[in-house]
Amino acid sequence: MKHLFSIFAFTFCTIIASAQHWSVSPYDYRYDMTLYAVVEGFDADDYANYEIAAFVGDECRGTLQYLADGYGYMRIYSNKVSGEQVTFRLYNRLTAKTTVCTNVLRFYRERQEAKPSVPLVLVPKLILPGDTNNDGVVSLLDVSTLISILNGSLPSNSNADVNSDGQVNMDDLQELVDMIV
Ligand SMILES: [Ca+2]
Ligand SMILES: [Ca+2]
Repeated sequence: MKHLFSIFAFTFCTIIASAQHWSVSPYDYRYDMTLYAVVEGFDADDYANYEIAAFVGDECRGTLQYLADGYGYMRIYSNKVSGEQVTFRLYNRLTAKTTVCTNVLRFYRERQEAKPSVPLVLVPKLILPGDTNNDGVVSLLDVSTLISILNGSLPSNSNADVNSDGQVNMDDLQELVDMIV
């Protein structure tokens, strides 16, 4: 039975490993830097369920390799010597949801950012349904932002799904208005 379980666990891990949500091709870039990072509030189980990656805009520029001691190591790639703005995202393999982190890093060729003993702490942005303008509070300002999202003049974000049904539509506007008044 134990043997059977091992085979199952191995197969499961192989399937997970082969289904990378984000990837980067190092050969497309001339420069790189390294980063040691932890995710705030994460333990080993969380790391197993999440992919963590660096982005410039919407382009993946590096993925975190978890190093079992509670932190991970990442190479971040760029074709510019310095200056590109790097952000971070978490992908939950179980729910297929993406969370953006609050951290912003400037790329600099060959720099080693943080170190194993003092890694950079990545802070996941908390989801606050209704806070469509991402200022940390739900207020009247969010109504006008949500109207702009609904008419297409602003991009949507995770807080715009006010009633958490997976869609952003007029029901969310109604829900938001009900929350405020
Ligand atoms: Ca707000
Ligand atoms: Ca909704």
